[in-house]
Amino acid sequence: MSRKTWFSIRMRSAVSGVHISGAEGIYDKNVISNIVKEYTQRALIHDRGTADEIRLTIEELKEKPKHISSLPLYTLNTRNPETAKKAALEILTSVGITERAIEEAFKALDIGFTMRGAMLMNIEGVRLEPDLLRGIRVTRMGITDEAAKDLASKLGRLGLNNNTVKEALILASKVHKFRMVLGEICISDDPKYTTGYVATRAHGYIRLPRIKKRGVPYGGRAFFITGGEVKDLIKYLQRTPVLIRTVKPCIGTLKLKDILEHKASR
Ligand code: WAQ
Ligand code: MG
Repeated sequence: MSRKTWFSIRMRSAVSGVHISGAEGIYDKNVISNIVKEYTQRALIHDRGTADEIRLTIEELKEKPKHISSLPLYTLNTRNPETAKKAALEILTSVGITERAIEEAFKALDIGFTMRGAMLMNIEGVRLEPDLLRGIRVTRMGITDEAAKDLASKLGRLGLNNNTVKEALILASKVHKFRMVLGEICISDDPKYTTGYVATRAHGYIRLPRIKKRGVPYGGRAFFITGGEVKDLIKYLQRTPVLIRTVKPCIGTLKLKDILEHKASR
């Protein structure tokens, strides 16, 4: 059997130097030109404007992608930023992250400056990423065709089959595979996209509607981490290719109590 070669394809687009959209995946050589077309079109028709600069990176992976499963997905019926924040606090403190760290993360997510990557915070809220303005960018993740179909159908039943949810779930599934990561909070930087999420290995990917008010043009991500080599974690997040091959259940609206009582078995 010949060894398959995989390619990482990444796109970033901007208008007048300001980032507007991005996309990435891990693909078979045969589909590169289709994906390039798809990503280019996405950049050109983005609702935040038509890109005047599109950067594409197409790179053969020297390392065989690691196969993983996605985190199970749930949605809470949070009604406003306050209840969303309270849910995030309860979920994240239940895996050992301190309230102080979570408060620090929310504060940093609310100062009105959007980092390109994620913050790394220890469970006490101390920032550990080497570049505090840029953060850590997670890259080199994707999903197999078969799993993508399964995910599209599972999300479709919930009316959630869109790139925003799919890409966030794929990213979080890669991140939480690494044992040092205990939890994550994410708020979109899209002013019209008000649903965020928290994730832990134990609970899964939990969507938090209305975590921010409409019109807020900034957002961000924080990964809460525990003991281990930060260098190894950063290398994994940035460089290790990971492909989702199995899709865990995607469930409609649940109550916080159900999430806290029934931790996902992974
Ligand atoms: N690696 C690390 N951090 C990133 C990355 C990345 N690859 N991409 C974005 N970020 C950071 C950056 O600070 C962004 O401002 C912030 O995360 C949010 O990114 O299920 O769209 O791409 O409905 O705006 C959540 C979906 C959507 C919830 C999240 O994030 C749902 C989203 P965005
Ligand atoms: Mg965005």
